[in-house]
Amino acid sequence: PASRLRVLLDMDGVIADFEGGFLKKYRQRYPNDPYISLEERRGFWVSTQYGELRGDLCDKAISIWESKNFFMELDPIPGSVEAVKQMAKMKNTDVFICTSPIKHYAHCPYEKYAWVERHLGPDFLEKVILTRDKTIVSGDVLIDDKPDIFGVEPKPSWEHILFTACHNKHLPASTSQRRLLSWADDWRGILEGKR
Ligand code: DGP
Repeated sequence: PASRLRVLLDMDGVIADFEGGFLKKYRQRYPNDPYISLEERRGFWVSTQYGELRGDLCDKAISIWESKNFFMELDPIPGSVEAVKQMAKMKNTDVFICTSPIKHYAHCPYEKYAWVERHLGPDFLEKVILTRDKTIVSGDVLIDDKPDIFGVEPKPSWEHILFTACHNKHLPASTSQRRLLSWADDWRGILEGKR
């Protein structure tokens, strides 16, 4: 029997534009405070870089993604919705969305489901995995923009494909980590290579 390929897709930074949504709402809410352009972003944690810019900006950054409607109103990453829908229709392919909600749970988990329903359709609600530890989820590939993904499982079953984002594009080319540069890049080739 042909074995199926299981693809895990991160949400923020891969399917939904967390960085762009953050910067837009941060500048609207704090127009008189300094900000970090997407070109200047370094490091995965937005609040860390804002805190280094000025101490009080760490909490101001956090206030943005803890606000109601932040996750709901994120734009899709260009090409993501079409790619995910096409991937899910491929033969012998199971696609899951594997995303870590923030610990301020008032809005984020609900809004992530609502986003998936709105942009990918109600059938995709079956495919949502909310976890703070992606290493315990099994799959063949995990497409994620976070460079370092660790958890209780020292040997995750998936190969991590680093999705290029503003905060990771300057990292030196790693021999162990392959990249997907964008949804215009050859994601089909990566998947076919894993079968
Ligand atoms: P994931 O992309 O699934 O690994 O989830 C990471 C989440 O954390 C995502 O919603 C983006 C968010 N995030 C980005 N920067 C920070 C930060 O500085 N602090 C916190 N708490 N969350 C952040």
